[in-house]
Amino acid sequence: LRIVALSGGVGGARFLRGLVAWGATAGVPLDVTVIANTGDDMRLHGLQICPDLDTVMYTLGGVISEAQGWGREDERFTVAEELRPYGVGWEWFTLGDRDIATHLARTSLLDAGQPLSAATARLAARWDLPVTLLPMSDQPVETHVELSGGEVMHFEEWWVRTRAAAPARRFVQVRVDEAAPAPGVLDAIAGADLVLLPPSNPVVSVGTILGVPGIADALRSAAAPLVGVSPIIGGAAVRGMAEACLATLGVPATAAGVALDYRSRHGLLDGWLVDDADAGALDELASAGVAGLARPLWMTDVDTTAAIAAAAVELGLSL
Ligand code: GDP
Ligand code: FO1
Ligand code: CA
Repeated sequence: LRIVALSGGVGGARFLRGLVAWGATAGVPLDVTVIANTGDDMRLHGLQICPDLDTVMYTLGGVISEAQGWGREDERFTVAEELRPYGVGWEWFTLGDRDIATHLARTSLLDAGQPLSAATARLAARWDLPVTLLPMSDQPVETHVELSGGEVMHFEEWWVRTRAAAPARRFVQVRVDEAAPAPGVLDAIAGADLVLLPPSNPVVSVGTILGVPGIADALRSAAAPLVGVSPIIGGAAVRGMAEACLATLGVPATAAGVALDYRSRHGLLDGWLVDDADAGALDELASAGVAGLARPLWMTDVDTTAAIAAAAVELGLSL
């Protein structure tokens, strides 16, 4: 079964781990291509950092910090402790020693002239991932946030330093117009049996991927059904502060609100999983032409997440 998934960091990675686990236990051979958001990327201390690519890589490689959801397990912070007294860079953005090795390797490959997609494949090879991991684009795209007062900052600064508390007016995907889908992205979409939207942030993770010229068009003309999993349960983002992102677009932070936005803004979405708590949204989804299904959507462990992934696949294949 050829599956394409558009992923951000923690929400996407956890869902993908469940999807892979489901394939293994159900005995369904899966050929999964992950198209990851790179709008959160940045240069810091001369290093190219790709938070969402790394979160997917570490999660599926079995070395993620479960407590944080990002970064390496069994991590040390010698470099961060030595950097802090200099007061240079982003002291609120913690890079662990093991994680820094990933950024060093990636930056060396990029500086030697390799595109990000090739560097990503090279790093991923170490972890023997059960999926093909692609960046959305080889061209750098950076999500910036324009605050209500007009100040502009990198998305990660807004998210991590202000905890998304600084009132945001809008997000700008810098240089997204000059970006093209990375090698393999359009072919994977065209050849997919099913496209999945994990419960990733609809604005700054999935929305950024869909903003790369050519990707949303390819999804609209693909033969495969497109099924998403709601990142909103009972009117709130499950972990994190996604409501603040939805608010900039005037999208209600509800399961139906996000689904209807995928339909109206991007012309996408055939099926949508909502949590049991949001079963009341199914009628509204049906009248908008979206096949809905209510299931428990808390990704509390790999087994419950595998059940969510199974429901998404079954819904997709029934369409
Ligand atoms: P990020 O890049 O680390 O922010 O990760 P993603 O964009 O992939 O996903 C973040 C989103 O995942 C959050 O906004 C939550 O709404 C969603 N999320 C996290 N945990 C869960 C969960 O257990 N169930 C569901 N349905 N959504 C979740
Ligand atoms: N998230 C944090 O909340 N604080 C951090 O210090 C932090 C460091 C960090 C380093 C590498 C990496 O790959 C991810 C990191 N994250 C950190 C996670 C992350 O970038 C964001 O939470 C998400 O991208 C938000 O979409
Ligand atoms: Ca992210």
